[in-house]
Amino acid sequence: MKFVPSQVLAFLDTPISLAKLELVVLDVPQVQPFKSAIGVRNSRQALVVCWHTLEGAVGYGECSCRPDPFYSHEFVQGALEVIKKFIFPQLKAKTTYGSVLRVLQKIRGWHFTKAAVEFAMNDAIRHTTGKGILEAWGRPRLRKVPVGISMGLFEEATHMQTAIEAAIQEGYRRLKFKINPAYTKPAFLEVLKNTQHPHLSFDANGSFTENDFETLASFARLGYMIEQPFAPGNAYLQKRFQQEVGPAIFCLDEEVESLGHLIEQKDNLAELNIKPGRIGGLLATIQMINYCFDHSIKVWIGGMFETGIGRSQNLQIAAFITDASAHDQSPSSRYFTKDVLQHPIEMEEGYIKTENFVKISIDTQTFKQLTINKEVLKR
Ligand code: OSB
Ligand code: MG
Repeated sequence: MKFVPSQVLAFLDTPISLAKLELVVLDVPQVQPFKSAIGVRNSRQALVVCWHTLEGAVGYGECSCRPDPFYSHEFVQGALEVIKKFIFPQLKAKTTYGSVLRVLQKIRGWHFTKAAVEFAMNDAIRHTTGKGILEAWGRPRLRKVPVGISMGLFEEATHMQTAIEAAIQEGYRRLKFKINPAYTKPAFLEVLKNTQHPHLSFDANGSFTENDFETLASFARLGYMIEQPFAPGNAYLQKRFQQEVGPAIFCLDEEVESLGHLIEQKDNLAELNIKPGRIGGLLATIQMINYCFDHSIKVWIGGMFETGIGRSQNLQIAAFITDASAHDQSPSSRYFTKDVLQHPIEMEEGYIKTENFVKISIDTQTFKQLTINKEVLKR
């Protein structure tokens, strides 16, 4: 397998047992609603896969997909169904990391779903042996990870101004603004032009079309990176925009679901947002990050409003990317009144320290309180 080091391939022989899978759907209330081109979100519905071994260890994996198919085709109820019908029946009580991946790889798509199973299995292995696939990778890791904030669409420029001041005060290393083609109030651009922060960016979540070049140009002219301007499958419009309208710095998110997609797009992007779930899990992420390192592609880890379980997964990976200026991994308090961890993810001056995410403990009482559905699949 290209771009995967031999020690990671050797790790695929690691044995793991399975007594049962618990599929838990959480509904975690948010501090405030979040509006993007995708829609308005008031709470984070999250599917958590709990992998119980025969020896009594438990590993957790969060499925980052949304409850609706508006970011990708996956959605929480669909993910549940795929695990119940097509993944769990193929899993053996005594198996290996590599055999589980082969079960997952047979299924087309459903990357967030498959990744959640891989995360949970890997976490169970870490609890059993102290060493997971990321530890096997063995690259140097940062001791603290720089964090960027993703800010929803604002109704008023004054609200935007207040949010920017708060984010700067909290120390975020990058401020990312959601945009869409209807976000045309000149007052927004005024606020953005007057913002004193070394790193601003935009995220359109694929909402622009070839009829919106003029509005997109008003953002591109500010000189900041624009994430996923066009709907997935339409990245060719980025070239056309640059030829017909002018220079722009583009970053891809939704577009890139596999290494093949990245290889096709590598000359069409300035940066890549990797969501480990979107591209199908940990092994796929190691491979893609190695590819980016080899090809000098600027890469960072994106978020999907994960609870502390998913944040910790993402942060463990982000720690390997030693030259990124920020990852979309805000602390728990940014989104949630209460997280499901005993020690919520906390940010200090724009960074999250390793000890805060490398080993997490679930707050079982809160986890139970926020559970809206639970299914137990016994091997
Ligand atoms: O496009 O990056 C995105 C959240 C859900 C779906 C898509 C995206 C996002 C974010 C959130 O921007 C970033 C975060 O989790 O802090
Ligand atoms: Mg995005």
